[in-house]
Amino acid sequence: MKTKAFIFDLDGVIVDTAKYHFLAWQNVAKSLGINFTHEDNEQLKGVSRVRSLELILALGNVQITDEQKQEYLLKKNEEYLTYIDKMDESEILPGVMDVLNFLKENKQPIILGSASKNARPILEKVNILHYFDDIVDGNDVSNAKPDPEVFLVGAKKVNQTAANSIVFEDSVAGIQAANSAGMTSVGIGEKSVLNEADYNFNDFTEISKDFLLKLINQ
Ligand code: B16
Ligand code: MG
Repeated sequence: MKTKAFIFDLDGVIVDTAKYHFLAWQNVAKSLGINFTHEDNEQLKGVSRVRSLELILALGNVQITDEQKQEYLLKKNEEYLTYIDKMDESEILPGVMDVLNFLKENKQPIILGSASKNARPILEKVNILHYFDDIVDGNDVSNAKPDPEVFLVGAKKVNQTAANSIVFEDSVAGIQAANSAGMTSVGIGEKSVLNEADYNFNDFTEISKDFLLKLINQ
């Protein structure tokens, strides 16, 4: 059996924290008098916290000072953390545990590659932090997806080449990041949206052991 690096995005792949980001951003938007819908929230997936606020401000054509931006970022994160605090194992998305367990049984390195600065507390809350050989998150990188930095740093942490790395992602920016890193990209979600991925699945329940073995031994 060969060894590869299996890199997982967090939000939208392991857990659905997008709904909590939405609630917190919606309150920020409300205080700024900006209408912020579920559809608008799609644009924030995989995007950093600061960039998310900039996108919301642009949506409402609102300008604020840098000091005010810092206040809103803090307020958003404080509210988001209250939702995170209530999370448990039941929020792990369908099929994820089967894939993680199969990779562990086959001694494959598992890495987290997320834009979130809250990745560790979330993994702790849902009780799977110990599955990860390494974590690369929003605190570790300076270039956001679609820049490949987060995934390249992740592969390096377990001494794997990009060609030997596989990325599971739910965002277009994340798939682009994996592709430009020269990694195998697996899109989790709508195929029509993630059509640049090497492989597509609606969720992890569709991923078979044979497929994982193929990725390991390719
Ligand atoms: P935080 P991912 C991303 O996580 C989210 O998709 C995105 O909506 C969020 O703004 C970003 O993390 C930063 O999160 O505010 O917790 O630092 O998909 O890269 O795991
Ligand atoms: Mg994501």
